[in-house]
Amino acid sequence: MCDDNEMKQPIRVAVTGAAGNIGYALLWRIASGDCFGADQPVILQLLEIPPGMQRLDGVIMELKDSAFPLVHGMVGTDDPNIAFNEADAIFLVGSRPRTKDMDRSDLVAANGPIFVGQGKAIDAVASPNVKVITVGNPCNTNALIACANAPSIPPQQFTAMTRLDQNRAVGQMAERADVPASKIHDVFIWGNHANTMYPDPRFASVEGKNATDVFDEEWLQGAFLDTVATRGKAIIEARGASSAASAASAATDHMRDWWQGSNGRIVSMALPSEGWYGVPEGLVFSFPCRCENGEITVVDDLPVDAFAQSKIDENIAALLEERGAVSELLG
Ligand code: NAX
Repeated sequence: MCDDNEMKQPIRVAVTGAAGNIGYALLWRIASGDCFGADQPVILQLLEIPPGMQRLDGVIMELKDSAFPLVHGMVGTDDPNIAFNEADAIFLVGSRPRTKDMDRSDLVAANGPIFVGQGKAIDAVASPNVKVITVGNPCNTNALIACANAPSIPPQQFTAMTRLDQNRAVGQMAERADVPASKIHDVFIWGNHANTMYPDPRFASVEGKNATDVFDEEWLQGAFLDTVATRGKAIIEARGASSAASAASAATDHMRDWWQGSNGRIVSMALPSEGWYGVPEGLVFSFPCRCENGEITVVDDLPVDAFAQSKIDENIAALLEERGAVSELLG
């Protein structure tokens, strides 16, 4: 840890839904330097809705009690214009989680409007260089809505999180090959953070060997794919609550790689398509990406086989349907 006079200028980091389950895990990772670096102080700007404000007060008390050297200020508010003011990085976590009685279209209808107001506030008050990650579901379409309502911010600064799905894929491969997760590289997610997603193993490696040589095709296109795609539901069934610590960890990984670079590794990020791989322009779609100097570059030249193409097509269709359902929210 650096002492104070070696430190950089603080950055402003906004987190919405800060008193929720993911917020409770995420804030401690940001505050400890896991995301923006051990020499990067942060000012935390935390947004809740009025019914969450008392819980947020408690979270802020606990953050103070953690005495993090990197936390140079904190504000808790129910006003997006305060939370996003001059923000350099924004985690859009707050939204209504899906309950057993809701299908995906209910979720889109319940959460879409939140991202209209938040997009407008980002447009009005955030740093023009802000980096936005959307975690709240349906995260691809929520990112699309926020982006469409923030016309002064370049679209590539709006992303949605598929890193949890990638990390789940890494976890499954590591367990099956009986190696630590650090030995698995370059497995990534195509498409939507929903059960249509495709965890692509074709360019992945396991201790330097091709994953497609280490694992049989039946497992890769069967149990592996199904386990990753339905893991969220399995966690809800086992824990009685949706993934929280693993989601916070994935959000930390996503923003860390964007901010500090992915060291040449392929990582999964959903971002507005510029037509890569035939994905219609503007759809927020998860692609293989690399990050360097604060920029995301889509790896746009990987070969696509018939199976991958069918999965990409399935995700395009699902995301076009979601986009159609929120067309009146797109400005
Ligand atoms: P919680 O219900 O624990 O917390 C959500 C918090 O958001 C609550 O405190 C609520 O008061 C607040 N909130 C609601 N509307 C808000 C608004 N308009 N502005 C600010 N705050 C608002 O849910 P949690 O478990 O933290 O999950 C948050 C979101 O992440 C959900 O939408 C969930 O579906 C989504 N997830 C996304 C994942 C991904 O991989 N992209 C995985 C995990 C998670 O399911």
